[in-house]
Amino acid sequence: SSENVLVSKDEKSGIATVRMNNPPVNSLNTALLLSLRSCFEELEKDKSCRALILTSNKPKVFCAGLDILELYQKSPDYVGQFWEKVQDMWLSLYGSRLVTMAAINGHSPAGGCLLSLACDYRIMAEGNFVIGLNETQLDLVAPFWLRQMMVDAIGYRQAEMALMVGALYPSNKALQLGLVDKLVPIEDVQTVAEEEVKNWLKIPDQARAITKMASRKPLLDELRKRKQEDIQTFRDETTRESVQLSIQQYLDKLKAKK
Ligand code: CO8
Repeated sequence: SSENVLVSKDEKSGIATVRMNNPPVNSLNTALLLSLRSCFEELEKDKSCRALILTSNKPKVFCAGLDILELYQKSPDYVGQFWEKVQDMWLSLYGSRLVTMAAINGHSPAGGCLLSLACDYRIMAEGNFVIGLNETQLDLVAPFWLRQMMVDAIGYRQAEMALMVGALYPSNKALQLGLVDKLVPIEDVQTVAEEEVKNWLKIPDQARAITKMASRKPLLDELRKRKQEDIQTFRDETTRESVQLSIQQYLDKLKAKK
């Protein structure tokens, strides 16, 4: 895989660590989405691979979500094609036969939270880091499959509230909600993820993978069936003038923070 994604695999255990490496904040642009997808698909095909740990090569930011510039002042066709890359990346991760562990070593808003939710288990760094689906703050609407993962993780009422107000939670609150499964000091995230994966690997792969698929197949099938409709919705919504204005204001706010 190319260098916006760094993969290292321990041959003995079959555990691959996938490090997002798209400075400064691992925003999901077209190139990173394509690399992640091809990396997930390669590991999926690799018979000796049993698990993947998804993390950031740059501690303090796991992933800043979709690259907002990919959504700003682009043609509807471009935005539609971009969205399909998000869908395909998600399908390959959420539908993976591997044990998938999110080692969230920093901030994880929006698309970062999407990546985390697509994994089987989430370990997050303690401290002043946030995670959540803040889409509505940008005047964006989380698609049904992202919403469903949130409902599945934290329950209907909490997900409904979180999504409406676009909440970003500090890691301790995220743990309380069940949005993440474990909190550890940032320097321990990777080692604890490896330990946790090893526990999961004590379970026979086949039964675990079939059970996982039984649980995830309905949502995977639903997106596969409604893919074009989902692309069209995203494309039409995102390119609306009022939404473009909101995105512009959000970008200005990000810059002004300095
Ligand atoms: N896209 C593009 N550029 C970004 C993004 C982003 N998502 N996030 C940050 N940047 C840029 C900043 O503007 C800044 O640029 P510059 O250096 O030119 O000023 C640079 O990256 C570094 O950012 P910060 O200085 O803010 O870095 P910090 O380490 O201080 O903070 C954070 C890191 C916390 C990640 C912070 O950058 C942040 O909050 N970013 C925005 C996160 C966000 O709201 N993302 C939402 C993206 S939309 C999305 O993912 C939707 C998911 C799917 C739903 C579908 C909807 C329909």
